[in-house]
Amino acid sequence: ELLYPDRLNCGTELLDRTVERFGADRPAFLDGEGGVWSYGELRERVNRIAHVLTTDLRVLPGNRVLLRGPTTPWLAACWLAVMKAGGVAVTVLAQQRAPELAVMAEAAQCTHALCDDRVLDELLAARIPGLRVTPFGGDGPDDLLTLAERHSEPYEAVATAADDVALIAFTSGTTGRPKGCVHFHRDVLAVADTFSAHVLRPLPDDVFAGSPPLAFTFGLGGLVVFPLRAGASAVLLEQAGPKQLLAAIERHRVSVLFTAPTAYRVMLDELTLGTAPEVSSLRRCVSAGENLPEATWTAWYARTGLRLINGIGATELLHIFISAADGDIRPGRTGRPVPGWQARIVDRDGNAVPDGEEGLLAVRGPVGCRYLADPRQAEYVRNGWNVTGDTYVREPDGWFRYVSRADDMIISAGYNIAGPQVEEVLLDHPDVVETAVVGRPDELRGQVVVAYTVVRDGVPRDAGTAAALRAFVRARIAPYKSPREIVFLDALPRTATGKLQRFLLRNPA
Ligand code: 3SK
Repeated sequence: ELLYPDRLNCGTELLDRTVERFGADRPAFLDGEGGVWSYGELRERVNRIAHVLTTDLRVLPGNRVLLRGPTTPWLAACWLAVMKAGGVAVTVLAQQRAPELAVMAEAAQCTHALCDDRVLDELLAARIPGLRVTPFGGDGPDDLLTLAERHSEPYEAVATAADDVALIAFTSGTTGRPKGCVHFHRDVLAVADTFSAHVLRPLPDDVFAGSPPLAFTFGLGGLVVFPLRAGASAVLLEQAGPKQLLAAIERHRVSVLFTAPTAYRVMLDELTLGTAPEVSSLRRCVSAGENLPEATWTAWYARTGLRLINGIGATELLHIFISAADGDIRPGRTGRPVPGWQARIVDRDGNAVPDGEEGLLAVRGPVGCRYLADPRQAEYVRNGWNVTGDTYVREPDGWFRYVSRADDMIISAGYNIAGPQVEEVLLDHPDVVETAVVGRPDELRGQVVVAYTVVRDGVPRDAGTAAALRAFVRARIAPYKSPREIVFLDALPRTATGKLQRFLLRNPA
């Protein structure tokens, strides 16, 4: 069990305690351009920003502060400063547009915003009533960093309670309607002290990097909370596509990588080229955000000798709660509950489902779902269990196997067909880069299976390729699961955090 004192500030724990334990000279953040922030420099900058928040901007403990910008050390420093000042960080994506920003700022009742100067216009265009916006990274007299230069004295962090709210993270999930998830100071440390401590077991010499933005709790954990908790360093990249990730791995000798399954697939293509970057520094590669196809796991292992760490997490629960480590990893399985977490499979009424049978994944642990005033709370939290909306099987030896999102199950002519199973097969075909298999309404069969597919450059997108792919599926799984139709696309529709938007494919109109 995780025991934290009643008074706990996660900013102080992640920064000041780490400096006390490991010293101020170690690198904390690298900006990908050659800039290095030591822990001492990070602490000094965070304290200056915290002073500005408290003194100049009059942020009070509990005030909600919107944070917006590309992934940079300055954005991470603002987040830590909000923690130390007792504020509530509401980090939003740099790509989000004015109407989306207005919805989130209003829902979270933000009073202040710190915004990277380069993406300021869109936030100002949202004209959010009562929001005091301060840019950072520009050179104006009211820029946060100009104001920060005036404060050199140490900053005494607000003595928040362990269960004071630290952050509100928005999830649009894969359905498009944003929900704000409220998390406490202790929750931030709990994900480091469960998933990171037991599965990653990072060392102070580790160098973290990854693609998820800090507004996605997958990125906040993997690029700020976990490295700082361990006294390690993180490369914070503004552009973190597969190619930039590979270049950063080579340049900074990255050892812990966080990204999504699709990025691993694209990186594999790059790694087969003659000029492939050097990735031998990697020792932990985490895949989450979506289901990891077994074909991707196997190909990554064959190319790098590394066993991908698969994990399922949720914004509602802050980070990963089922996973596996080291030699215990099994391809095609997500893993077992991370120490500190419990998981079971239930039916729609919440009754336990026997091992080996499909049902809804329900979990509980040190972090729980708390939506900001949203009736969907009652759907997510049932009898004290968080029901994630994923269909899973618990195997008799306690391993959890992903089947589909509960709403990804296709019911065609009375058959239940899990879209991800058909995707797994298609992804084994050498011409397929990405695919999403969904059910399309059909008068006769209820639904029919349709595979939206991206093929490699040069492969004809015609009836011949479609017929070959359908035959490939029929030869490997029950023929009723084979797609009735294959639709070729340039790219699959994804959210800004990289999650597939299946609802757009189900209802293309
Ligand atoms: O939403 C997710 O898929 C996720 C995965 C890992 C960690 C955190 C999150 C939110």
